[in-house]
Order: sequence, then structure tokens, then C-alpha cells
Amino acid sequence: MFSSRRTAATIAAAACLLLLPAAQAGVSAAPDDPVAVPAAEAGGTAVYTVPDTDSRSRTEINRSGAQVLSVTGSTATIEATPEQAAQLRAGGFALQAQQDVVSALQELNLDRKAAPGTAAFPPDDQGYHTYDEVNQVLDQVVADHGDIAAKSSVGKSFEGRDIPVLKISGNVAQDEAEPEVLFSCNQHAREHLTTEMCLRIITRFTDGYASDPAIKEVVDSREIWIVPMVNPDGSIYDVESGQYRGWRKNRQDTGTDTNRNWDYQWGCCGGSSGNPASETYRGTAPFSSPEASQLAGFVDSRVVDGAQQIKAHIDFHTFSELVLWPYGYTDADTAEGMTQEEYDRFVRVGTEMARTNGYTPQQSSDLYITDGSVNDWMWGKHKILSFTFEMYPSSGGIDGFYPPDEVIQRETERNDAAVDILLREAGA
Ligand code: 0X9
Ligand code: CA
Ligand code: CA
Ligand code: ZN
Repeated sequence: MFSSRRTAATIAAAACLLLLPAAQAGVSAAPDDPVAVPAAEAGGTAVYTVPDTDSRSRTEINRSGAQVLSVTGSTATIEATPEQAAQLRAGGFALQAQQDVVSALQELNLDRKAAPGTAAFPPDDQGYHTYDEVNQVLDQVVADHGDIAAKSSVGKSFEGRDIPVLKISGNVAQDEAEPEVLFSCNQHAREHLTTEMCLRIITRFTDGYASDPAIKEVVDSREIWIVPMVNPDGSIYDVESGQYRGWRKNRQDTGTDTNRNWDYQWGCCGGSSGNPASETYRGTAPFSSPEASQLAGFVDSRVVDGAQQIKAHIDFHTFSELVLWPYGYTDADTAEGMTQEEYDRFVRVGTEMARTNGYTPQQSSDLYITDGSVNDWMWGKHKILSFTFEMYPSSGGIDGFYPPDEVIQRETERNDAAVDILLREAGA
């Protein structure tokens, strides 16, 4: 049945569908059967490394419908169907096959002792928080620290879930004239380590408030907004079967890449796809995805007396260990809405943050062109000093999205100093 469904799918749709191992796609493979259908037969995607790429060629790779997963130096790791791989090879790219995605996921799921019907995250990854657990943490933080923490919602996801936001500040119930800072996580479903990053920020600034004068100083002089799960539907979908699915997008029809759906130069420049099956599908219109639209509405709502209160922002992603700044839609440093002086500030702050965590700082289009991404909108519309962090690991295939829960503490603490720098810079 799996193969007949596969045959019925278009090749393009298969790129997405086949991220689902058979056992969790609701089809007939036995849960204890780890044998993958060979990728070529399946028409499924595989992971390849590609040497000697630059931002131009990586944009070209994305335009073929394949997807750049990570970049280390000039070597890109990409995910492609056999057809896309053949096309890229014909275009002169030296693809080296690593592993097909279905078997990579099956291997990973076996390694983490995942099985259908087990808890949402596999038994070995219980350190990660599900949507319900995120809400429990937020509720507990508010119960313990109601003077400095307040929970609300930026709005509903496509499937109708609240997208929670926590505010942390002295006199939290008042809207005070203090620089506001936004941290957002988990736009991409499978990037679960980012949710833990937002939770780390929350616990550090609430648990540390009473005992750490430096923390108290920051909390009393800023209003910090944290959205730990921008894409709850996708995040839940990725884990709800008990086995990881490798899902990236939201759950609207075949999924929109919310990080291509922001209303700034939307779809302008070949940095997103118009094909609904693509992993970088930009949606039917700017802000057609409720998740991007609701988060944008929240940011718009922080304009008070004509002045945007949010001064700085980090959107956390995985992976590649990068600090990225706008614009993503163009290779140019300066463009409409970005003077040389403003660009230089991004370079200065981005480089300073990267020195503390060992990431590589660069303009986001140095990775590849993206249009409709969150940072371009935050800066282009609101002049918010907006960065993307691509967290741990520095390289890898599909497994790069699923580091074992043992690394959560180390890899989230790693960004403490960078987070502090951004909070400082919001007052500059
Ligand atoms: O492609 C993306 O959306 C981000 N990479 S990921 O592997 N997490 O999907 C990078 C976005 C960088 N572009 C901008 N920030 N403009
Ligand atoms: Ca305050
Ligand atoms: Ca305020
Ligand atoms: Zn991402």
C-alpha cells in the first residue's frame, strides 16, 4: 500500500510524503520492521554532500527543489529526490550520496527506542518538551514568579492551538517604557532544540531573578517576550506517532514553510517555492499561514504611539551553528531600508554574539537566498535588530535535527552570553 500511494503521488509531492517512515504514515509496515524501501525504488529523498558550494550555487540547489540542510565551510549537505540529484549532477554538482532519508529516520528512531504508541518524544529523548509540556512549564513559571512572568497567546495556529507567549519583566502587568526584546523558537517543526532554547531563556531569567543581581538588572530594565513554539501543529505532528517524521512546515494542507511566508519581498527572488509540495513552499499569499500572520500581528501590536517597542529579536533554528542577519532576499549588504551604517551594526552585534558561542556570523543570504523570511520582515517593516541563530550541530544530515537530549543543557547554555548581548543592545 505504501508503494501504491507513492506511485500515485507526483514526484514533487513524494519529496514531502516520503519523509514519513512507513510505520508512522498510517500504512501497513510492521512497527518492528526497520527495513527501508531503497530510495531509488521509493522515489524518496536522500542526503548528499556537495563540495565547493557558495551562496549562489546553494540558492541554485534550493531552486531545483532539493534542499540545503546545512553548510560547513563550502561543503553543503542537501536532501534531494533521485530526479533532483540527477538534475544537479547534470548541472555540474559533485553530489556524494550519504543515506536515504527514510532509513536515516528509521535508524534514528531505533536508536532512540522510538515505537508507535510510546510517549510523544521517544523514550531516549524525554528531555525535550512537547506542546502540552511547554504550556505546563509556562504555567508553572507564572505560578512561581507571577510578579515577573505573564502568559498570553499571540493567536491560533492553523489547527486552532494557541501559540503561547511569555512576558518577563519587573512589574510584568504594566506596559512600561522599557526596551522590548523578542525571542522566537520552533518555526520549523523538527527543530526541537530551539524550543528548549526558549525554555532555557525563560527559566534563566525567572529562576535567577531573586538570587542573581545581573539577571535582576536585565529583567527590571527590559520587557522580554518569548514564543517557545511558533509552529505547534508541525511540532506535535513531528513527534505524535512516537517516531520522528522529519517534518519542517506547518500543517496547512501539505504545509507552508512559515519562514518563507512573511510579508516582506515575499516570493521576490527565487528564495522560496511556489510548489505546495516543496519544503520551502511560500504559501498562497504573504501571511497565508496563521502562524507567521499571528506572530506578525503580535509584533505589530507592540507599536505604541507610533513607536515599535520591540528593539531586538532572535529567531532560533537548527542547524549549522550560524549567526545570520538580514537581508536574506538579496546578496547586497545595503538595500532599501538598510543603510551601510545599519548593516555595520548588524555585523558588529552579530560578530560579537558569535564570538561568545563559536558560531559563524554572516549575512543570511551568504547561506542561500531566502525570501519571505522572518528577519527581513522584522527589520524591513519594524527596524527590529533581528537575527536568526542556527544552533547545534555544525553539520549533519537529517539526524542533525535530532540531537540526543543529553546535549540540551550544553547547547542552550552556550547561547546565554549572546542572549545577554542582544538584551543589552536593545537599549542602545
Ligand atoms: O531556510 C531557513 O529558513 C533557515 N534555515 S533552516 O535550516 N533552519 O531551515 C535559514 C533562514 C535564514 N534566512 C534568513 N534569516 N533570512
Ligand atoms: Ca517592566
Ligand atoms: Ca513596554
Ligand atoms: Zn529552521
